[in-house]
Amino acid sequence: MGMWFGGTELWMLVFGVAVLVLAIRLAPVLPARARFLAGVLIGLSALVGMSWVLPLYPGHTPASSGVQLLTLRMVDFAFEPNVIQAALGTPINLELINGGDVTHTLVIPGHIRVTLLPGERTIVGLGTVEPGMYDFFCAAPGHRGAGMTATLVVGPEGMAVR
Ligand SMILES: [Cu+2]
Repeated sequence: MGMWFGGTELWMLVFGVAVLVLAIRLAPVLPARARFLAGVLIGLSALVGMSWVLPLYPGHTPASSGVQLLTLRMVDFAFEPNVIQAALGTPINLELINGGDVTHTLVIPGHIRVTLLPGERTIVGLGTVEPGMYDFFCAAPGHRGAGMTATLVVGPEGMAVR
């Protein structure tokens, strides 16, 4: 799916509901082809809605040995800490704890997408990550804008923190 941005799903949801309402109201007068199109749009919207709840990138099972465990807390509305440092060459397991009162997600575009309910805790495996700085954010509507962003730094200790 590639890049995702906070708020996109909300607009898709609004769009989906609008199409659904329109389709129901117009169903008796619409030609079959238009009803089919409305059905497809509703289906796509439902998929996007589900992807907000379910992990979008499967297969990030935690590695079991020789790993570094990094802990990241989600609160309303921030990641703590907001810069996490990982060493090079060792698989990363990321422990996520939602210590807030609302549902939060962690999205590293192109890598992972995880949703945690309040009080939930999980460990996701990122595998061995190439050196670099990876910005991530919470995709729940409005959270990214409220400052729920952070950076994973993979590299030597003390490597560039902006
Ligand atoms: Cu959040």
